[in-house]
Amino acid sequence: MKIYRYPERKTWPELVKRPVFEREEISGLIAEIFETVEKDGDEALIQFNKKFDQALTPQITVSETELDNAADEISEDLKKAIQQAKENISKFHAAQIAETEKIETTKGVICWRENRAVEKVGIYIPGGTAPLFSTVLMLAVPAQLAGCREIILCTPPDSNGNINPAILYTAKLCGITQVFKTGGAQAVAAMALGTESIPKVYKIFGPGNQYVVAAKEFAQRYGVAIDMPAGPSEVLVIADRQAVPEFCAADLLSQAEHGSDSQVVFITDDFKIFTSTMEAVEKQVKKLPRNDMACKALDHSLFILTDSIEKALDFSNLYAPEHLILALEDFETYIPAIGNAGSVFLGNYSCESAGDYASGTNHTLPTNAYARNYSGVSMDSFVKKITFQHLSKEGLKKIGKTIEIMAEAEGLIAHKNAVSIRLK
Ligand code: HSO
Ligand code: ZN
Repeated sequence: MKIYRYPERKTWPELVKRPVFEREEISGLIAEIFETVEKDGDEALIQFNKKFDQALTPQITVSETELDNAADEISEDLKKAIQQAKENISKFHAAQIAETEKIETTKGVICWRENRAVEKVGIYIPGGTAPLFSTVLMLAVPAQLAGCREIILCTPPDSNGNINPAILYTAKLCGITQVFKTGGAQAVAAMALGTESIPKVYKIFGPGNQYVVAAKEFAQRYGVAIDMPAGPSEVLVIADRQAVPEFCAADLLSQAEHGSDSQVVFITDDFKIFTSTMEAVEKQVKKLPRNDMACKALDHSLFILTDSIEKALDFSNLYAPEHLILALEDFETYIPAIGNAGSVFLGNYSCESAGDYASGTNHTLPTNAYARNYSGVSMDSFVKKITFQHLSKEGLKKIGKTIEIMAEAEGLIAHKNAVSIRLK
């Protein structure tokens, strides 16, 4: 833990800095992987599975039987939990679909916007120690609601060539029938370029390690969009004297256990809460199965004592955390002061895990200070907005002169003519 008592404002820019990853180092490797996938298609993915995941996967495509059998491999309790989470995520996202409103800007000039789904989307789900089937819900549910025509999912196989059944079960529950056994940068390359089995998509979503992040950046060279730039996940907790140290510690650790590079920040204006939260963290971390990872994340975590909650919020706005928890008595008063954050959790009972799994909000959020200029995934991420307009003759007459004058001033006479020819 890095402890700071009343750090001066001039030191803040240094404190909010995240670790910098040298993308240059791996960019050569990413380019090579894209080249190989472009050249050898499925065969490249089969070879990469052998090389990186020690997996034999003669078939990249997950069969219908594999998808169907997944349901037998997970408990009824887990199925019910996934169902409740799915319902809440569906409710929250469906409510984001706004009615189209036609605006008459001048009499006879009507403008509006309509949503059209991104036709083909690719979801990447990491494998490894934590099979994030919750992320399948967070991405597949809004994709379905938005009406994306083709939704595919790539995830790495285990060394037996299998995929975690909870991932398969959730995918099927969300109507995804095209699931592929491929992970890492090669999975991103396959979705960006297409192979014999994997269709090329228009937008790629989902978290991943440094290779996946770099591959998503690289994929944009091929005209593919991505959900957002990414970095290790983060939580910033602001607590006052009524906060519960054990709750704060649990929240900090729930983020720390994601990975050794997770970013964890605690700020309070109360000395007692400051010390007892640190003690609670030390105590709770010992009992965690992912203790190793959490401890590494804690090594670079920040514990800040400040003299006011206002200052804590100023710091948070500069930091722009992915998750912000306000363990404050009068949290409502502080809502207007929040400028930069991915998702905010209010009061002592709004733990970050609620948003990670089941409250309904999306857990795919901007990290690495991108909350200054990006939103988390929402229905908007799965649609484009097309503008429409209809001008009556009357309408064109009303704004015609304005267009002609402006076009002429820009020296674009054909533009001017397009109006004059209609009005003469
Ligand atoms: N907290 C993660 C999402 C997640 N947590 C998935 C558990 N499962 C996003 O930063
Ligand atoms: Zn989480």
